[in-house]
Amino acid sequence: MPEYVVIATWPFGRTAVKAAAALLAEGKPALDAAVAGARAVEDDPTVHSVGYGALGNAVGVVQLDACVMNGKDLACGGVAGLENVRHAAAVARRVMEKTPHLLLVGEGAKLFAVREGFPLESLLTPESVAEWEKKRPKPRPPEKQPAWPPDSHDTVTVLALDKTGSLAGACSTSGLAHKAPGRVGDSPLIGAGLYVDDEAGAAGGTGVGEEIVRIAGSHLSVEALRAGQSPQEACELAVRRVNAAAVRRGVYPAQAAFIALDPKGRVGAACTATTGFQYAVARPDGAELLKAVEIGPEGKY
Ligand code: SD4
Repeated sequence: MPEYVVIATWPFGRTAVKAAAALLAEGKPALDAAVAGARAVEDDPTVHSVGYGALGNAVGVVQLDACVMNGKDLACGGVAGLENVRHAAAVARRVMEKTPHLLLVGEGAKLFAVREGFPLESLLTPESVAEWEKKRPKPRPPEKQPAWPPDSHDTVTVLALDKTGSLAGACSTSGLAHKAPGRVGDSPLIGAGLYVDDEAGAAGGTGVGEEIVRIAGSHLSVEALRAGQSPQEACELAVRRVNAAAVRRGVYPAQAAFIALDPKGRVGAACTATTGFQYAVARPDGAELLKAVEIGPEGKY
C-alpha cells in the first residue's frame, strides 16, 4: 500500500492535491487533508466555480454547496445554498462534528457558520462579476435554451488516503453559474457528489449535478468498488449510467465526471463525451495532471 494518495478534480485539483499532500506527508488524517485541499481552491479568486470569486446564481448571488465524509466511521456533513462564507467544506465539517444533522441549507447554514466563527464577506470579485455578465444566458425561446450552461461549472472534489490507510473526501462548489436561486446540486448530497467508506473506497463527482444525483453516482461507484471492481471500472460504470439515463430521456448526456480511490491507493476517473475532464493525483513521489477516459452514449438519443 502506498504511504498516501490524494486525487482531486480539474486542473485546479493540482492546488488541492498539493495542499492535501503536505498534510498527508506529516501523517495528518485524510479528512484534514481533504478539507485543506478544498480550502486552497476556495481561497483562489481565479477559480470562478468554488468559494471566493465564484460566479453568482441567476440573480448574481453566490450560493455554495459542499460536503465532507469520513471513511472510518461514515461521519458526514454538508451545506447547501450557503452565502457569504467562502470555506464551505470547513463549514460542512463542522455540521458533521457539531450537530446531530447531516445537511444545513441557506440562512440556517449561514447562521450556523457565523456561530462557529466563520467570517461573513462578499464572495464576488470584479473579475467574477464580469465573467458572470459574460456567461449570462442569451435571450432565446425556452425550447432553444441549452439544458445546461456549458463551461460554467466545476467542483473541487478531493479524495484522500492517509498513512493509517483511512479514506476521506470533501467537495465544494458554487454549482452551475446562473442557476436558479435555491437550486441544490450533487455536491452537498452524500451519495451523489461524494461517498466514502474505508471498507470499500471513495468516489466523487463533478459536472451537471442533476445527472449525478439522478443515478446516485458516488454511492454507485463505491458499491462497485465494494463488489470488487477497480476504481477505473467503478467510474466508467457511473458514466455509463449517466449516459443511459440521458438516452432514456431522449437527450444528449450532459457533462459529468467521476473520480475514485480505493483503500489500496489505486485511482480511476471517467467522464461523459463532451466533458474534457482532467484530474490531479499526488503521492509521495510527486503530483501529476491526468486526462480522464471519455465515454460516449450508446444507442439513440
Ligand atoms: C453542481 N456538480 O452544482 C456541481 C457543479 C460542478 O463541474 O461540479 N461542475 O451541479
